Amino acid sequence: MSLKAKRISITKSQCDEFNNNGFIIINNLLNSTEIEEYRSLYDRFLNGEIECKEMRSDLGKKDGQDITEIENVTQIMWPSVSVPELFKKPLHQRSLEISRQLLGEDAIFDFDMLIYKAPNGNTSTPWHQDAAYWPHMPDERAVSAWVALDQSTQDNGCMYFIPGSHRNGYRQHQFAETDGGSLECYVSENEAVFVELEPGSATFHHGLTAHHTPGNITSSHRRAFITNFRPAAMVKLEREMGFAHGLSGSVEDRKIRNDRFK
Ligand SMILES: O=C(O)CCC(=O)C(=O)O
Repeated sequence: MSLKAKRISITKSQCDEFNNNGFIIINNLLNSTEIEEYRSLYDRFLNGEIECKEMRSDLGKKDGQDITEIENVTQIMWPSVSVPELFKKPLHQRSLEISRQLLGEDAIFDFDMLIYKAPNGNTSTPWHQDAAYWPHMPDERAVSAWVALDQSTQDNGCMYFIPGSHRNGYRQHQFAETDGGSLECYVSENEAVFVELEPGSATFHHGLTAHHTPGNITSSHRRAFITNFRPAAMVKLEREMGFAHGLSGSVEDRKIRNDRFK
C-alpha cells in the first residue's frame, strides 16, 4: 500500500529532538474542520455504522469479563481497509510526510488503528514499546503518529513517554494482567513525562520508545487515531513473514507474537 505525501515541513531541531527523546509533539496537524470530519468518521466506527468485524477488540479486557459487558479500551485495527479514502486525507498524508523527515525517504505506511477510551472507563494502557508487538526487524526504524481528536489530558488518557528509552533496545515484556492481549514492560515511572494535546495535535514516537496512557476518569471521550510508518523494505519483510498487524489473519499475527513470549 503506498501513499503520496503532501509537503509539510518539520525543523531540524524537531528531528534532533525525535532522535534524542524518541518522540516529538506536532501541534495543529489537523484544522478544526478536519477534526470534525475525523470525529464523525470515528464515531461511525464506534457505533458500528462502519463494519470492522474482527478488527475490533477490547485491549483492556479484564480476566473473566464477558466481552459484551463493556469495552474498557476499544481498539479498531485497519480503519483504512474499511475506508480506503483515508489514504488521501490529511491525517495519513501529513503523518507520512513527517515520518519521512524523521525516519528517511524510504518510510511508507504500515498500518493504522483507532484507540478509544470511553468516559469513565478508567483503564490504563500499560507501559510498552510498540516494537514488542511486532516481529524483530533488522532495521528498527519505525514511527507512530498518535493524533488526538479530543483534548487529551492526564485525566482522560494522554500519552506518557520515557524520554530516550528508544536508545536502549528492546525491554522485556510480558502479557499484562488483563487478557485483552496487552503487553507490558517495567519502567522507572519517575523518568516519565506526559504530553497533553489540543484536538488535532499529535505526538510522533519511535517504535522502541516506552510509553503508556492512564485511564479516562472524565465524562468525555478520548479518541486517538494512530498511523504507523517504517522502511518499505521492512514492511515487505513483515508481510513475507505473514505479519500484517491483524490484517492477513490475526491468528498468524498472534502466533508470531506469542512465540516470542514462550
Ligand atoms: O492510546 C492509547 O491508549 C495507547 C496508544 C499506544 O500505545 C500507541 O499508539 O502506540
